[in-house]
Amino acid sequence: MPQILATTDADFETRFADLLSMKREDSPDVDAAVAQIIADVRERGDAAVIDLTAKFDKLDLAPERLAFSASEIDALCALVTAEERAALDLAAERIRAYHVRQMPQDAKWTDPEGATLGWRWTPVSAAGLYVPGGLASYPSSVLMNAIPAKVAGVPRLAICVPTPNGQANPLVLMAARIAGVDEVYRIGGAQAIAALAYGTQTIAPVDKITGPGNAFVAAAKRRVFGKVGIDMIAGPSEILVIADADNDPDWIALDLLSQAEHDESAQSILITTDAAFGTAVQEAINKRLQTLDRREIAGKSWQVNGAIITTRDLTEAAALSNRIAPEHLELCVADPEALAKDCIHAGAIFLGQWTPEAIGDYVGGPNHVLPTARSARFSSGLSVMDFLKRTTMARMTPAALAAIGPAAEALASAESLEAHGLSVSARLQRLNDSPKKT
Ligand code: HSO
Ligand code: ZN
Repeated sequence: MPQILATTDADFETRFADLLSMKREDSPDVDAAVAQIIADVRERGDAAVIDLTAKFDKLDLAPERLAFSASEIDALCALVTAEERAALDLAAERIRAYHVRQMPQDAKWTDPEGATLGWRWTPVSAAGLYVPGGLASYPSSVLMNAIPAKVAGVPRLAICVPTPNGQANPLVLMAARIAGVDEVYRIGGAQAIAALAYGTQTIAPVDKITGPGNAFVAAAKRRVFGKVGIDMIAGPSEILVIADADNDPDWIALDLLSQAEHDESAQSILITTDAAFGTAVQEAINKRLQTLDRREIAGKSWQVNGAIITTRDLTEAAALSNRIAPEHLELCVADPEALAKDCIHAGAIFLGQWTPEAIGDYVGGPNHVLPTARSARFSSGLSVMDFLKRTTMARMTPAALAAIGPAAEALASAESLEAHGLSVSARLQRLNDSPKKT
């Protein structure tokens, strides 16, 4: 059974606090092993990557086989059905259109002192995208990571995807091709992150690494941060559904199960203003769990991490939602727009009962790489911004320097930084010597 709570319960605060602080992930401490792998790749380059790939993926590679060749990609893409291709195309188009609108504007203005100021956005020169192998090798995640990078104008985009025993997922390659990825390497784990960050003889280093991965990948991303940028360390999926009684319990049950089926550590929570509706959803979940393909995973996630919370009203629901700060928030209520105004901490919001969260995972347009583990309180999902940097710009005229320079001289003197002050006063001196120049 998931946890059943009501805000009218005497022990509600304690139990809700326990739910919030619950540790869901039991990730092994792999940091020491990862440190060694990174050191090995830095020292031996391709040879280390090849050895580690033989060890972990049971795959023997020569340096020239680290990357998929164009003809290998062609052959894999040919295995994708027309229907799957069309679905990927539609998803890619919608994700692209959404992210194009995210592009920030440069700015430039001249202030009353005559200083011209502003900023300019430019893409990183190269980005690396990690794609897990095996069960969580999602083509949709390739699109969600690669398309914002390409929209941002990143000239070089490399993917690393492990292919244990040589098994590659054709849809991952197809998604990479549709998104315009430039290089695809069949390597994974910490060795792939190290290769992307530091480069090897055949893999040029990148400036930013994004994409989900296992405990090794997460530890490696933490370690290479600073040498390169990273997006975030994504935890297991989460969904919070706020629903009134005017919903089909089976729809809500499926929405909750859609994230529960990702991972035993995923968390699905229902907040409802009607306890009887909550019971109906629980019954619908039990029924669905009898037949769902991933009933083992989804059932475990729902039982261990799931919760149904009854609130007195929607105001109370919004307040709890803000404390949970969920990755995904579905608002299945009569006026979702009004409720959304009060829900300020969430990675992505899905409004109304016709917007199942899965639409956002695939084809809605917004990104599905989102902050988990309550980090939506202070961070946002992946966007074009993750692949851009902002450079500030300033240009003084002699008059502008004359107007604001003396304050800089005063501050330089207060900080005992003589050359700072002199760099201004030398120029102001020149202006005094030839006043016409102002
Ligand atoms: N819901 C996941 C993303 C995903 N779903 C990929 C399906 N495929 C992120 O929280
Ligand atoms: Zn999902």
